[in-house]
Amino acid sequence: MGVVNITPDSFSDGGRFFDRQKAIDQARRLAEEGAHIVDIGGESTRPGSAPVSVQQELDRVMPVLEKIADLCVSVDTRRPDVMKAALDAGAAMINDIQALQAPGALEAVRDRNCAVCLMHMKGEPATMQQDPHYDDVVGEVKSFLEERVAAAQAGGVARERLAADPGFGFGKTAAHNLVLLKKLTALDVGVPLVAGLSRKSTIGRITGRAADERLAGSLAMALLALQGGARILRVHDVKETKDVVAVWEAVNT
Ligand code: 7PJ
Repeated sequence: MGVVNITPDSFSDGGRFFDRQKAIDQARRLAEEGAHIVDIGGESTRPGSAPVSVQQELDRVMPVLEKIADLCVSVDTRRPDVMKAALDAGAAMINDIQALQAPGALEAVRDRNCAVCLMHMKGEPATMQQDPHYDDVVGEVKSFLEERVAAAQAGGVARERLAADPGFGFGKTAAHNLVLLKKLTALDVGVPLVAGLSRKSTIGRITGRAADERLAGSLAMALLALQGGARILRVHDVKETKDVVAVWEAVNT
């Protein structure tokens, strides 16, 4: 899954793709590099970021989506109105950092044929990195994902449409992220696991590198996630990550 942020303040690509045409070009480039899914988002969920309005989110996402709807596009949103518009315009997947907990979100995806990624987040983006605490981070994230998979199924979204994501960096310290990565196999909840570690601050913590210098760290994280059972890697650097996947597959066939 290749990432295209259509936000002015995304920390990892410095808002480079806020320009509409640049976002479209980047989406096409990632698909050409071998991304199976292109994930586009108009709400920055960077720690401490301010929420955007539904209209702002639509204004960012829809013009880009309309130009790339021939690709397998995932839309990163927690807003039911954005989900509906995106699905009408041909999105194949909804990537919800709130795991369909917003009122109306389940209903927005239920009768569509889309895939849905259910992600764990503790708290809200604005405040989630202020001293997050868990008694048992692996157990708590797993219970949440199990509960959301069950809720989605009970609400009419078939298991075959679901993926689950521990939400690295979403209300988690670097130590929490590393435990989750190390114990990733324990997070199997019966649906494909998504892992988003690309360029995240935990890599900065470990390597001391700025976001635009975290490629090697991101590739190491990608391999560890694959070894832990992740089946969808959400990444900025598709070409390089494809080589990691190829090496991992070669060893495992
Ligand atoms: C994730 C995401 C992630 C899923 C972001 C960033 C922050 N969606 N959206 N998983 N992260 N499913 O790209 O660094 O980890 S936004």
